[in-house]
Amino acid sequence: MEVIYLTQACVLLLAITGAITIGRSEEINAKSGSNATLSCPWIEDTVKWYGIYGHQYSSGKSILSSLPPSLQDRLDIWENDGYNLRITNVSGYDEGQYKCSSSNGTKYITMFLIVPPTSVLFDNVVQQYIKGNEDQLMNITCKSVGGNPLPSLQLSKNDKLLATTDNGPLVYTMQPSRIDDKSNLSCTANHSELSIPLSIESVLYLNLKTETVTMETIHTLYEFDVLNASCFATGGRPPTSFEWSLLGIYYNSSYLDVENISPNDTFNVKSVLSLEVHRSFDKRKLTCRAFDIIANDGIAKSQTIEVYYAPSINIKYQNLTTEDNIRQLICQPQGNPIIYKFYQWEHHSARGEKIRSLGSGSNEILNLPELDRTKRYQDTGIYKCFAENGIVGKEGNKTQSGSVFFVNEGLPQLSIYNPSELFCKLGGEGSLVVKFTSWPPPLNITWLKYEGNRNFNLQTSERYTMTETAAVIIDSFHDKKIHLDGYVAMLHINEVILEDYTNYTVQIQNEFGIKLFTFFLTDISKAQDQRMNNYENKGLFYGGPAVILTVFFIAAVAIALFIVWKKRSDCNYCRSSQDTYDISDNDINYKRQGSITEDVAEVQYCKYM
Ligand SMILES: *[C@@H]1O[C@H](CO)[C@@H](O)[C@H](O)[C@H]1NC(C)=O
Ligand SMILES: *[C@@H]1O[C@H](CO)[C@@H](O)[C@H](O)[C@H]1NC(C)=O
Ligand SMILES: *[C@@H]1O[C@H](CO)[C@@H](O)[C@H](O)[C@H]1NC(C)=O
Ligand SMILES: *[C@@H]1O[C@H](CO)[C@@H](O)[C@H](O)[C@H]1NC(C)=O
Ligand SMILES: *[C@@H]1O[C@H](CO)[C@@H](O)[C@H](O)[C@H]1NC(C)=O
Ligand SMILES: *[C@@H]1O[C@H](CO)[C@@H](O)[C@H](O)[C@H]1NC(C)=O
Ligand SMILES: *[C@@H]1O[C@H](CO)[C@@H](O)[C@H](O)[C@H]1NC(C)=O
Ligand SMILES: *[C@@H]1O[C@H](CO)[C@@H](O)[C@H](O)[C@H]1NC(C)=O
Ligand SMILES: *[C@@H]1O[C@H](CO)[C@@H](O)[C@H](O)[C@H]1NC(C)=O
Ligand SMILES: *[C@@H]1O[C@H](CO)[C@@H](O)[C@H](O)[C@H]1NC(C)=O
Ligand SMILES: *[C@@H]1O[C@H](CO)[C@@H](O)[C@H](O)[C@H]1NC(C)=O
Ligand SMILES: CC(=O)N[C@H]1CO[C@H](CO)[C@@H](O)[C@@H]1O
Repeated sequence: MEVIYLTQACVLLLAITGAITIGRSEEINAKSGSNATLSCPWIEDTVKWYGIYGHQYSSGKSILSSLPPSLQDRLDIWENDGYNLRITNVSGYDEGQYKCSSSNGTKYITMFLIVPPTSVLFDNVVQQYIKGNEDQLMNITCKSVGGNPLPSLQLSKNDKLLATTDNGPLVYTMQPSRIDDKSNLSCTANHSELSIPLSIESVLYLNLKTETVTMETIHTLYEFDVLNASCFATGGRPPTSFEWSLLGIYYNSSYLDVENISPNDTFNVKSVLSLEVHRSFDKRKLTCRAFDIIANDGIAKSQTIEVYYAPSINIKYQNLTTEDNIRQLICQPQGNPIIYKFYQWEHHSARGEKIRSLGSGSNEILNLPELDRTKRYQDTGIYKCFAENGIVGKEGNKTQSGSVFFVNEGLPQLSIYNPSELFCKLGGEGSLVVKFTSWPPPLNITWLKYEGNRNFNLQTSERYTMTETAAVIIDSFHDKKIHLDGYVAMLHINEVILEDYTNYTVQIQNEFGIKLFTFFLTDISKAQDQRMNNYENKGLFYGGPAVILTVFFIAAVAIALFIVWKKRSDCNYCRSSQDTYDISDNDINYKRQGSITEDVAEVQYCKYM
């Protein structure tokens, strides 16, 4: 501050007085209690000394008597190549700026007391340590407090001199290596006023890099095992951290074991990642990254994992039409190892009933057996392939399966259980019901009535109502009675008159063509007669060892019939001789959204009554 001020004053002076006056300035140091001489180059009576706070001290050769005696007594003008100001027994009070001015010019002198520094210290000391990072440049700064002139400083590491400076703070740039860790650092300040130099000590304490990282070998795993991967890092300080990654997902260690190694106070860290193994891990890289505050990218170690898993099974196939000749399904298991054993295929109904076993079981290909084209619709259903690769799946089974719904498209197909003869009470209500399947779904259903030697189209009227609805129906595929997602078409006659006892034909059309089905409607009283005749014809006492069994069986059937009859007669509809069989199937109560079960269909048409 004072120096700046001085310079400005000089410039100002020069500007005002031009070339006539000369501006000068000087600094002197004086020891406390010593005599100081401030020189002024001019010998003339106009010379005046100004001292602390700008007070005038002298005029010509005389000290002003107005000054306090304690000061006045210590001052005199000593003529020696100029009117010099002498101050005896210098003290802190005398420190500051002096000015001698004459007609020839003005000279400024600043006097400082020579004092020793009060202390010496290191910058950035944290709990007596100077902290640095291994292999990274750092500055060690040593400073003195006070001291004029500035003391000389010297920096040593383990008593070996590193750097010195004559004045001002000492900044030493170093790149410490691991061996510099915990070095003793000392900084000494020496000054003429000090009999014993001042000294400070500190210890260099480094963050240390991780030295080695190793990953334990991971052996082949089985799906759903718990993988315990471990990584081990040595020599870091503070303890090394870990981050794991697999399939782009990052994990922290599940478990971390930190061991502090004395005496060099470094850390060995073991990181364990526990993870349930999934098949998606197979052939993927598991990476552990050890990182510390020095090496932010860290050290990465990777291993490719091998996972054994039971296959998941896809089936490659196409829905076919009756006309297609290559009728093949291919089983495609995906597991590890990729050696598979195949089993026979199974054909099921969409409702889960097994229809048949198929294929040789020796390979992945199923060629559907040769079948008359008109019967190929029976190949529709769920196909299951079974395979294994020796690995047990999650549910504890080696054998895995995959299934697809295969459709053989073609004409609509009527259930073989459709009765072709129906019985209805004269004057009552009646419903003609036909059950069928159709892949693709039916487009149009038309009812024809045979009357007056010709068939004519029935239109919805007061007497006739026609409905169709999706339903679970019963049919027989490959001689197995099964449930199917099909349709129920119904012709409801409001009041049966004599002319209604005739033949009806239903025409079901889909993309592939039309299927016809003809019913014969007859009076219900004839049905009852027929039933009675049936029992009589078979004979109750047929003879032989099966007689008793037969008796029981017939009794049971009769009771069942009676119950059914009782139930059915509540609902006055047209019935067939097959109704009894149908009802026993109906205790399986299938339901599915979007379609109704046969049960429901029957209940519905009962509701019409
Ligand atoms: C300072 O000056 C005085 C008087 O001139 C003298 O007596 C004294 O010895 C001097 N002191 C020193 C340290 O020179
Ligand atoms: C010098 O000054 C100090 C006070 O600043 C005083 O105590 C001391 O006695 C003086 N010494 C002499 C030799 O006058
Ligand atoms: C060390 O000090 C120098 C000069 O003061 C500076 O340029 C440098 O950036 C410092 N280095 C560190 C690591 O602080
Ligand atoms: C550092 O100083 C301490 C005590 O002052 C001493 O015990 C230690 O041996 C010194 N270390 C080195 C490396 O000189
Ligand atoms: C301190 O400095 C003085 C001179 O100012 C010198 O004589 C002395 O040897 C130095 N002491 C040390 C320990 O360097
Ligand atoms: C992993 O550790 C868990 C718990 O310690 C243990 O149950 C499991 O068997 C281990 N997994 C493997 C593959 O060793
Ligand atoms: C730390 O100590 C261990 C054994 O205690 C030693 O193997 C290692 O080299 C030491 N590291 C340093 C930097 O001294
Ligand atoms: C075959 O048809 C069924 C029923 O329409 C369908 O669910 C299945 O996806 C079809 N399969 C193929 C391979 O098109
Ligand atoms: C295991 O596979 C067999 C043969 O495919 C099968 O019968 C059995 O139900 C399966 N067990 C389980 C628990 O899935
Ligand atoms: C269904 O068939 C009848 C008679 O053949 C016809 O009038 C009607 O337009 C057809 N409806 C559709 C949707 O094809
Ligand atoms: C009804 O059809 C059956 C068989 O198709 C036939 O025998 C019978 O004569 C037909 N009845 C009438 C009234 O056309
Ligand atoms: C020391 C010095 O230069 N003194 C001169 C100061 O100026 C006067 C005239 O004003 C001269 O006579 C001095 O010699």
